[in-house]
Amino acid sequence: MSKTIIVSNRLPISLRHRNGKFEFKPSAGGLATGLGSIYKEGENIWIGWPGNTVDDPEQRAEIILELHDLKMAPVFLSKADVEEFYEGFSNETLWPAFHYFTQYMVYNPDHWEAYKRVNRKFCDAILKKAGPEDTIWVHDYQLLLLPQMLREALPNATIAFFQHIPFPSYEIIRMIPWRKQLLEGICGADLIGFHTYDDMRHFLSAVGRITGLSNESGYIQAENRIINVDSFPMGIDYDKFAKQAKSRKTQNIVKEFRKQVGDQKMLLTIDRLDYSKGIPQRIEVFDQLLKQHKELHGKVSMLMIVVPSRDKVQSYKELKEEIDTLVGRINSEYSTLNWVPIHYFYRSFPFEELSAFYSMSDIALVTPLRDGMNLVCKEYVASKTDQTGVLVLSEMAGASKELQDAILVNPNDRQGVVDAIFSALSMPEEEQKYRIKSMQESLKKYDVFQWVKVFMDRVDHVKVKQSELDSK
Ligand code: GDG
Repeated sequence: MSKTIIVSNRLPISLRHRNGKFEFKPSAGGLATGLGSIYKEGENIWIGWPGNTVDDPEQRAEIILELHDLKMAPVFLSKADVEEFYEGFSNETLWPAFHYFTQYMVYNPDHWEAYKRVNRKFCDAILKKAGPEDTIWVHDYQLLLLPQMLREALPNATIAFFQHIPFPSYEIIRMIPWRKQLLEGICGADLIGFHTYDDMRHFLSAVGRITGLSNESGYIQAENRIINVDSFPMGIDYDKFAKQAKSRKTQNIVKEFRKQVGDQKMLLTIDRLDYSKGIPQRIEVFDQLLKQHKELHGKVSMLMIVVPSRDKVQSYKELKEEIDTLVGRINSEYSTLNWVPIHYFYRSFPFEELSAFYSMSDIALVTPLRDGMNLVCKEYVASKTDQTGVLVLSEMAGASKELQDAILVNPNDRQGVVDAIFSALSMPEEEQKYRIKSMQESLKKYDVFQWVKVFMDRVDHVKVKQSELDSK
């Protein structure tokens, strides 16, 4: 019987070192939940890095055993792998390139060597588990070379790839010295998925111009193989967010939080620390709003959660300092004894509290400069169980293609965002309800389980098409 193997850079758990022992903390992320329906079944398995370096062979053996019971297998990365492959090539070359931040791109041949080496490590780990007819679903930009490595070793396997971040225009891709190898690496897959139609189009155009492979309606004809490329916008676990928002636990937290902030309007922003999320730009927008609308002083606060991320990379350290300075400047300028304009948290919160923040906020301000999808805006909408609330959403987030009932903004148009917040603050309840309801309907229908199903059905479809061609 053939099985399905999920592969991602990180396993859906974190490995923590505590009192000389290792502990596993399961990840409650959307991807882990969505893919749970796959890797927990039968002989299926999830392969990836557990998120910590482990050098001791005895400890490695112990971890392998424990993960085996959780239907996972680890790929162990060395300190140098983490620095050069993960922090280096993945986060200092591909991440900025794919988010159009070309000024942050690093072109380091040692990082490229490490990227190849670690993709090979993943390939070797998979080959220890995979049979010739298995289905292997590879996730994201850290593993772009893996589909082709797997194809060479297992020509009959079914290989799928999904990219969670944007795919930029050919003009950006051509800047990367190793562009051809990267594109050929992805093209080892039978099915290649992106969040949006634009990402898919950019990919097909780059493949055509750089590798010479042309396509017809999303089907690339490679030597002896067809490759299907399409968009599959990822959903969330809608019911989980809706249920949590209604729960007594979350509603008690909302009451407690509301007691502390009173009846002022709350603007919510939640992001991982990342320059692609446009955090300083958003704080400046809020500053401009307060400058232009003095009547809002004391009546509106921003609740800003920044989740620590990649804090060893220089540009992220600088970003953190920039945010700290901006928040300090604005709070020191406007605060009164009973009003703080920006409530700033540099940490992550337990799920019930996250849900309470979504539930209590009048407006969610989701204004990335570039985002593959952005799940925060979808989670906000799902959590508005009384259907009041307004979503102000950047056109540069993949989610904007689906959430057309949000107030859509260009995050670079500062005055435009100020005006959007102002009109959100005065939006009649009836209109809020109409917009939230319409977005909820589509998010409920296309949730993360549906996303997995549609993607896997397409994998089967491409394989059938391939075998029809083979038998001709
Ligand atoms: C990448 C792409 C794409 C945040 N704060 C807390 C918390 N979170 C959770 C949210 C949400 C997740 O983190 C963030 O997801 P996003 O999609 O918004 O952003 P990235 O991390 O950049 O994800 C992105 C995604 O992959 C999926 O394909 O949408 O474009 O960049 O789920 O809920 N969770 C908890 N406490 C917090 O304080 N528990």
